[in-house]
Amino acid sequence: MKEYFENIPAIKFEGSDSKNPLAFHFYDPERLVSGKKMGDILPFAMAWWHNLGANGTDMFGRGAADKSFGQKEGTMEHAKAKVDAGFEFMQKLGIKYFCFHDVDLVPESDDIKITNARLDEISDYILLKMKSTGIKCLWGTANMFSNPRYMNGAGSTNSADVYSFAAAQVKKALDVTVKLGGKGYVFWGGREGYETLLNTDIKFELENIARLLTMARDYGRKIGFKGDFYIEPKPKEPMKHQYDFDAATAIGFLKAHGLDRDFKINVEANHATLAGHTFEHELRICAINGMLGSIDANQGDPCLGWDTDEFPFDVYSATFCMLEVLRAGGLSGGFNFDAKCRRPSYTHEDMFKAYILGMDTFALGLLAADKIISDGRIDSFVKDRYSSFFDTKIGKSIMDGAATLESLSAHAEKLGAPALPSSGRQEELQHIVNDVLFGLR
Ligand code: XLS
Ligand code: NI
Ligand code: NI
Repeated sequence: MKEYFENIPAIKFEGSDSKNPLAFHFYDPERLVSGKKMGDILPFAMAWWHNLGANGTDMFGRGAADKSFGQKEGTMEHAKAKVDAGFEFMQKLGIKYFCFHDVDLVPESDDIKITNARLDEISDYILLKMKSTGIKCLWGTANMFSNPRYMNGAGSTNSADVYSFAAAQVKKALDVTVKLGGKGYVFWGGREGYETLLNTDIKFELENIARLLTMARDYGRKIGFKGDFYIEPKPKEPMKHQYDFDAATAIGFLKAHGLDRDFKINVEANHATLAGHTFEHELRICAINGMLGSIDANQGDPCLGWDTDEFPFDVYSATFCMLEVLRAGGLSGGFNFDAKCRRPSYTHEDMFKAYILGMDTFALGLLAADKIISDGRIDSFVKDRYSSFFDTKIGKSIMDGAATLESLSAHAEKLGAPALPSSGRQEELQHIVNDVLFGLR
C-alpha cells in the first residue's frame, strides 16, 4: 500500500516538555480524567472536505495546497486516493472518526444516478478500510449549497424540481451514512435563508424545510438509522439571513415542527461567534434543552466577520466548551475539526500540525475544565448566587409554585426598597479561572 505522508511518523504523546512539533504535548488518549480516558471524552473526527479537499482556493486566488494525492482530480481514482490518504492520516494521528458530505467522497455528475453509483462504489471501499482500521463514521451529510441549483436553498427553494433533487441527495446521503454506521446525520442549512423580503415568503420556506426534515427523519428511521439527526446553526454566510440563526432559533423550530425527539444540535464554534454569541453560550442553550449533540471544533477570528474555520488554538474557549460538555455528562456525538489550514500553510505536514494543535488545545481545555469543576469554587458560587430562592420563605414560595402576584406584591410592600442583589464577582471568578489554567502542571 502506497504511503501518502512518508515523512510523518505515527504521532505520539510526548508530554509538555517536548519540543517535537510532530508529537502531542497534552493529548494523551490513555490519561484518566475523572475516571474516564481522555481519548473517550474527546472523540475527535476528521472533516473529509477541509482536510482532503480544501486546497486554499479563495475569492482572490486559486489553490496553493496539493490535494491531488497523485491522481487527476475529479476522477474515481482520485476519490480512492483520498480514502487511502485520509485513513493513513487518521491512523497516524489516532483519530477514530470522520465526517463527510456526499460530494466530498466522489465527483458529482449532472445525472444523480451516476453520482449515486459512484457513492455505492466508494462506500464499499471505505467500509473495507473501516473494518481493517476500526475507524468509524461520526456523521454524514448532503452538500446542498455548492451546486448553483441550490442558489435559493434546498428545503427553502422556490423550485419543486430542485426540492426533489435535494430530497434525492438526502436520501442517498442517509443510505451511505447508515451503510457506514454513522452516529449522526447533519443538516447545515447552507443556503436555507434569504437575501431580501421583496422576493421571499418566509413562512412558506420554513414549512417546506420542516417537510424535508420530516421526510428525512421518517426515511432514516425506516432504513434503520438509530442515531441523532442534527441541525448545525449558522446565522449568515452564504445567505444574509439564515433560518437556523443560532441554537435557540433552531431548537424553537424543531419543537414547533415536532422534530425535537429525533434532532439535536451540532454546535460550531465559529458559527456561535458569527451569531454574536460565545461557543459556551450555544452549548449551554443546547444542554439545558437536552439537545447537545455534536461539536464542529474550530474557531473564528474576531477581526474578521466570516467563517474562517481555523483550528482551535484558544484555550480559554476550549476550557469553557469542555466545562459545558463535562457538566452535560459528555457528548453523544464527537468533536469534528471543521477547520482548515491557513492558505500559506499549504504542506501535508501542516495538515498534521493543525490537527495536533486542535487536539492539544482540546486536551488542555479538558484538563482545565476538570480542574475548575474539582476546585468547586465557581460552581458553588453560582449555586449560592440563587440561594435566596431556596433559603427564604418568599423564595421558597416562588419555587414551589405557591406564590401569586398578590402574595409577592404584599411582600414587596413590606420591604420598602429591597437590598441590591449580591455581587456578581466576575473579576474574582476570572481570576480563579486563570489560577486553574496557569497552575495546570
Ligand atoms: C459551513 C458548515 C459546514 C457544515 C457541514 O459553514 O460548517 O461545513 O459543517 O455542511
Ligand atoms: Ni460545520
Ligand atoms: Ni462553518
